[in-house]
Parts: sequence; structure tokens; C-alpha cells
Amino acid sequence: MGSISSFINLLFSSKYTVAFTGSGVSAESGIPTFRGKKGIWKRINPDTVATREGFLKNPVFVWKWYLERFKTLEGAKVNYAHIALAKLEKKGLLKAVITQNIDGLHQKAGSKKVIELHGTVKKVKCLKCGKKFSSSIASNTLPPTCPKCGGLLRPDVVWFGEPLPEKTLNEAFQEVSKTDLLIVIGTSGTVMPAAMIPYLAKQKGAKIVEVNTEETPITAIADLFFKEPCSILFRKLMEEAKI
Ligand code: BV8
Repeated sequence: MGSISSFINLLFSSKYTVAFTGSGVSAESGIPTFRGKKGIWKRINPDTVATREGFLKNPVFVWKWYLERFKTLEGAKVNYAHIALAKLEKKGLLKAVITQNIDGLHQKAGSKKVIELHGTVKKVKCLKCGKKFSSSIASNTLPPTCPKCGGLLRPDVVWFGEPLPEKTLNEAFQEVSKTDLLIVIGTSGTVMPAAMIPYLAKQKGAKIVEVNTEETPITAIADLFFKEPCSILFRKLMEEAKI
């Protein structure tokens, strides 16, 4: 277990701190995580709703599933972990958030530099012409079609078996190449290539601080590990650091 004072020392002595987050950072906002006891993938097979093949097989079903999720995500409130990361960025103590989440809560909390590796709940895109629209377009008939070319619209997220947008991935790797302190929050470190990020940072000599309610494969390379809900840990950190 890490000590808050060591975390504070790392935070104030590092030149380029970056946060890497997964669904666990939004768990205390009431958004279910993917794995673990009550994980989303316990209730539905990702092949059915989180692959291109699954979508093409039954676009209406997948749209209904996503619209359900969008409702939860849109209605969710930021929790103190999101707020703390935005405050640290404002203070110049955090340079970027690289997130696997599509819920937009980092931006809602005020974070400016947010790299969304797996896309966003805010947008949909046309399978035919690639044009993007706000997700609100998918509110009436399902499956929604492109106002421009009539093609099928899909959520603007990265499904299993799909490559991450090159520009986004390169941007994330750029941040990793500059970081000397990576704070890893609420990820099981399962999904590649996102899960490579902590190892790449470690390889280049960055310090790793992990915040998770349970141990993960990343814990083995963490310089500090805090086994507790992230909003509670960040409350302690910000209070003790008087930020
Ligand atoms: C790719 C969509 C290659 C968005 C998601 C076969 C074929 C093709 C690829 C593969 C294959 N086999 C394996 C792969 C690679 C695959 C992969 O990694 N699979 C894993 C499961 C083995 N990856 C891919 O397919 C990727 N693409 O490889 O393309 C390619 C290249 C070129 C050309 C063609 C193809 C694409 C991966 C993206 C998948 N998209 N979601 C959406 O709808 O949300 S996956 C899903 O998992 C989410 O995106 C999520 O972000 C991501 C990672 O999960 P986590 O965020 O870590 O969440 P999880 O629930 O797992 O963990 C939560 C953690 O929080 C836990 O540790 C828990 O303890 C902790 N926690 C809980 N509460 C708290 C907390 N911590 C702190 N505080 C709390 N309060």
C-alpha cells in the first residue's frame, strides 16, 4: 500500500504527470464497470454488442443496448476523482488524461486535455460515408440512418476487433513518451492496446501510481498502489496536499 505523502512528493516533483483511466474511475458515478462481480460483460456477451459483426447482425438490438447505456452515461454525475483530476490539470500538476471511457465525465468535470481511446457516447458515425453526428440524432426510428447518404449510423466507439483511431493512439503514445509519472485509475488492464500504456510508461522510466479497489496485473509494476475507491483516495490526497 502506498502512502499519501509519497504520492504528494511524486506529484510535486514530477515534470509531466499523466492519468490513465478505465471504467473504475466512473464507478462511483453509478456507471457499471465491464468486468468484476456486477460487470456489464457478466450480463451480455461483448460479441453481441461490442463488435462490428454483432452490430451488422442486429443493428436495432445493439442500438437499443447502446441507447440504454447512453441514458445512464448522460445522466451520470462526475465524482470526486474526476473533479480532482481536473483541479490538478488547472494547477499545472497534470498534463493530460488518457481514458478508455466513453462517458465524457472527465470533460464534464473540467478536464481540458482528454484523449478518448475507445471513442465517445457523444457521437455517432455513418458506416457508408463516415460522417459524424451528435448522438441525439439516434432518438427516433432505429436503426438511425445518415441524413447525408442514407447509410447506417453506428455509435462512434471502438469495438473489439477494430483498430483504435491512429491519430488518437499516437496522441496517447506521445503523452506516454513525455510522462515521468503515470497515475493509473480504475482499469483492470485487460484490453489491448490501451492496457499497454502503463508498461510503456514504466519501460521509459516513469513512476507508476495505481488506484484500484483490487489488485490488477499493473499492480506488479506500480511504485505506489492504493487499494481503495478512487474518489476517497483523491479526497485524502487533495486535502493533505492542500490543493
Ligand atoms: C484491436 C467499447 C486490432 C466502447 C470496448 C481477437 C480479435 C481482434 C482483437 C483481439 C482478439 N483477441 C484479443 C484482442 C484484442 C482486444 C482485447 O484486448 N481483448 C481483451 C478482452 C483480451 N482488443 C481489441 O479488440 C481492440 N482492438 O485490438 O484491434 C486490430 C488492429 C488493426 C486492424 C484490425 C484490428 C479494441 C478494444 C476496444 C474495445 N472496446 N468498449 C464502449 O462501448 O465502452 S472494451 C471495454 O473495456 C471498454 O472500452 C473499457 O474501457 C475497456 C477496458 O475495461 P476497463 O476500463 O479496465 O474496465 P474493467 O471493468 O475491465 O475494470 C474496471 C476496474 O476498475 C477494475 O479493476 C475494478 O477493480 C476497478 N474499480 C471498480 N470500482 C472502482 C475501481 N477502481 C477505483 N475506484 C473504484 N471506485
